Amino acid sequence: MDAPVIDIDPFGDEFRRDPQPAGERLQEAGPVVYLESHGIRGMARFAEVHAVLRDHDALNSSGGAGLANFKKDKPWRPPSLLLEADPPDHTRVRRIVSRIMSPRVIESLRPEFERRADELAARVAARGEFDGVAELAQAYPLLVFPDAVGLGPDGRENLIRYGSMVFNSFGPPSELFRQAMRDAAPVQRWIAEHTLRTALSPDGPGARLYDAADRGEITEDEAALLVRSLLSAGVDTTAHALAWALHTFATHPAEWAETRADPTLVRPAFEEVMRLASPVLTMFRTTTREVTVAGTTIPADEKVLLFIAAANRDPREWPDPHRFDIHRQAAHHLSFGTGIHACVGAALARLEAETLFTALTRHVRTLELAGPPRPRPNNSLNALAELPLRAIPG
Ligand code: 4MI
Repeated sequence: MDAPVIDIDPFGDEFRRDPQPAGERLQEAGPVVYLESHGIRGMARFAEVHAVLRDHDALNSSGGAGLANFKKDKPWRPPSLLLEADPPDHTRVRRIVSRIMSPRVIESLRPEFERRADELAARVAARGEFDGVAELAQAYPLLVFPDAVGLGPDGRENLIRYGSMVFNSFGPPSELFRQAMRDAAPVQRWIAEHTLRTALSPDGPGARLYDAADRGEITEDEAALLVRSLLSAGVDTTAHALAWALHTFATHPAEWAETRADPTLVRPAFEEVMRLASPVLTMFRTTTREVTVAGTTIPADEKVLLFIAAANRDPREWPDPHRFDIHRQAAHHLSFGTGIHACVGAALARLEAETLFTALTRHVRTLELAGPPRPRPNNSLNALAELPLRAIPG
């Protein structure tokens, strides 16, 4: 073993409660470490995580983005055509989804998002005390995202249940995963039904994917699986990003005051929140051959755990890495990944954040914690279950 052996369990309670000290220990130990808890390699320094995400030939995705190695263990659902696929298959479908989710297409949603965000922000600010998770961070994506994809109004709670299944599945088959999978069948059935052509409005990305099927660019089944990707990745991730943004502003009143005074700061401040509080803590790649990273050789067919959130706070890349600095150049954080698998919904997530927090600058004078935030244990997400907030309107 050329890598230092570390006893941190990246799916254990201690890591979940506070991933930061573990991140520092991993970085100090070396560019590549061996995590004996699961018999896997890991990386937590920015340079190596960035490089591995871009080296999709040597470290691929069809082995799965979680701990399970799809070459050996049967996946819990048919693999994603995006997240869990490699070129050239990935390239072919990614091109289609990228076009359908392009920044220009997403930008056309802005007026509607602004209207919804303003209504929601006004209503919540008038209430004074509220749960930032249920009433803003989760409520807003659930309000705008299903419409943006072309889903009807009913059954949106299934998206939250399904997100919990997807993101817990990236870890070991632990009690957390078993809990998430309890009564999974009706949720999976709802998701499957809502990836079908008949469930999607004719003007959204869902219908555009079926247009591609009609042109013969993808099959009908592939269109359904690509809609499933949108439903898998589109709600929980943004909900937790918005929750951490609320938490960060509530605990940094000077930065909130500055952002209120100049709402053009909302966008850079959100990137800095994403850097500091990546909703996705960890993701895997699988080596396709023996590969040497920063002098450490990793055999073929090994899972490699990328500590995304830790890399975003690596002092080798970020001066004073734990400080919330809204003037920092933060946009090259790894919370949306990088390379060919970089988040295809990033423009949508950014639009949600920009519209919601711009609306809040108009309706909320001060924001503070009204009680301790309650974490929601998850195998790969940095998730909040509850965020008690107090807002003074104005
Ligand atoms: C890492 S977030 C995520 C991305 C894609 C999918 C799920 C989760 C998917 O199902 O394609």
